Amino acid sequence: MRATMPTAVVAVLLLAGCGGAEEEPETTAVEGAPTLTAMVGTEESPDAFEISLLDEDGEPVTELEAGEYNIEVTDPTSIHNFHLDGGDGAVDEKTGVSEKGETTWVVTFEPGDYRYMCDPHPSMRGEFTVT
Ligand SMILES: [Cu+2]
Repeated sequence: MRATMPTAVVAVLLLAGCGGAEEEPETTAVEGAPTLTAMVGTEESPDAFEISLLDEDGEPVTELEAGEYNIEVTDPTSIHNFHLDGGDGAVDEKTGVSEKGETTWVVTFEPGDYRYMCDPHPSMRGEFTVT
């Protein structure tokens, strides 16, 4: 154990150095901020042409108060993505179309109009207002 310690430290430093080149997605939720749930596709049918953004009561988001929010994003499909933007550029986040996975975005909504959509299928979309 003792002998391997310096090797481990060097490895960590090397990893940390390399990490700068690649931007890591934000995955640390902010405590105390409301959490919204974003999903493209459905759990039963990942490729379904459905997109949703739900509040903490499970209701579709139509109006929000400005401020900081955690957004838990589920993108289980390689044909859709989840793209959230608005507020004159205050927020612009998206998942990759071909990538699947879950992530958490921490966003600060300024007052304005926002939309969420699937980029390859623009008819999959929703809108809400931040006041
Ligand atoms: Cu799509």
